[in-house]
Parts: sequence; C-alpha cells; structure tokens
Amino acid sequence: MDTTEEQYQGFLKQMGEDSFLVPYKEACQRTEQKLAKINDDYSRRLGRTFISQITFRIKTPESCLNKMLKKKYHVEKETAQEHLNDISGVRVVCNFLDDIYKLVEILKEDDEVEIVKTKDYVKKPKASGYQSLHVIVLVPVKDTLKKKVEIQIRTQAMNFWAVVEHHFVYKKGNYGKNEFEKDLRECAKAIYKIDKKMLLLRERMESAQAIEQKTG
Ligand code: 0O2
Repeated sequence: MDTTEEQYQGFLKQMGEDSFLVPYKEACQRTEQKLAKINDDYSRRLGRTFISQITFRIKTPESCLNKMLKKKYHVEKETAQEHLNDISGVRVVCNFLDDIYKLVEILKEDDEVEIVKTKDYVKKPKASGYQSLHVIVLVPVKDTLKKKVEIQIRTQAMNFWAVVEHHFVYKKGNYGKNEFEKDLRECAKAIYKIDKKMLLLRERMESAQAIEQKTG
C-alpha cells in the first residue's frame, strides 16, 4: 500500500468510528425531533399537513472521502469536520412551495439552532435542474459541542425528481456526459410549474372554504 492509499484507509477507519459518528447521529436525531415538533404544531395551526416526510442519514465514510477528493481538501478527519457541511443530513419534504420558506423562517426564530448558511436552489436551480433549499445549521449536541446539519427542504415533486436523478446521473458522477440530462431539466421545469399551480389552487380552495364557513 502506498502512502496515499494508507492515508485514505486511515481516514475511512476514523470516519467510521463511533467516537466520530455518535455526535453526528445525535445532531440528526435532535434536528428530526425538532422538525417533528414544528410539524405537529404547524399542521394543527394550518389545519393541513405541513411536513409530509422527515428522514435523516449520516454520510458514509466512502462518500465523505469522495467529496474531500472532489473538493481537493486535505484528506484528514479535522478537515472533514470543518468543511463537510452534510455529514449529518436531514431531508424535509413538504406538500407546497410556500411551506419551504415558512419552515426556514421558523428555523430562523429558533434559539436552539444557528443558521450558518442557506442555499436556495429553488429560486436558482442547479444546472442539472436540481431544486431544493439547503439550510446548514449548528445544532447543540452536548455541553458546548455543536455539529453542523444540512437540512434539505423541498416539495414532494422536487423530491421525486431529485431521487431519480441522484440514482441515475448525480451519483454516477457523469454529469455533462449523460444523454438524459436535457429531459431531466425539462421535467424539473415542469415540476416547478406544477408546484406553483398546486400552491395557487390550494390558496383558491382555502379562500372558498373560508367563505363557505362564514356564510354557513
Ligand atoms: P449525497 O450522496 O446526496 O450525499 P458546500 O455545502 O457548499 O460546501 P456541497 O455540499 O457540494 O458544498 O453543496 P451542494 O452542491 O449544495 O450539494 C449538497 C447536496 O445536495 C449533495 O450532497 C446532494 O445531496 C444534493 N445535490 C446537489 N446537487 C444535486 C444535483 O444536481 N442532483 C441531486 N439529485 N442532488 C444534488 P452530495 O454529498 O454531493 O451527495
């Protein structure tokens, strides 16, 4: 084994150790609990489902290594801790476009989490067509320790697109060379139109319902 290979193997081993992973798992769990509570509260207030799905995952050591190499970072645990924003990743799926932004506002008001960075790929989709809003937050784990969590917030339709594209194109790492990219971009645009239409439809239905309730 040459020195680079030895370094990579050492990194993979460290990234897979419980001492490294446990705080990240805890950060995910705390974020998930917080979001579930927000969901209960707002679903009740709004009288409809606010969040339809919350999932989380810890980035695998292999995926961390690939990202470090892609970003040309020095392959060591401390650099990963400092620069990888999504070792802890939580995904939130909402029904409607406006709920994405409502959730960001709720998180901004939350004293327990600190927003480090927001990336709005809904307003400005990626070249691939990818739409999602990413909020990187610092979550307290224990005592003074805080861990970064990347919360990806998107609609059901955006999630459908992202999951399919992630499987067939993004994870294959052959972006720019794939024959399906043009069609995927078109689907992403159609999805945005549907999301906007569904939001307008919900607003009209809510207004109609409010009038009906007033007039009895
Ligand atoms: P995986 O396998 O999902 O974990 P930065 O946060 O700015 O330091 P980063 O993390 O590259 O840099 O930011 P970016 O581009 O916002 O990507 C973060 C994550 O968003 C990715 O994580 C994917 O999960 C998702 N993502 C970004 N672009 C695309 C895309 O074109 N298609 C799909 N399906 N998902 C995308 P990972 O670690 O790259 O991958």
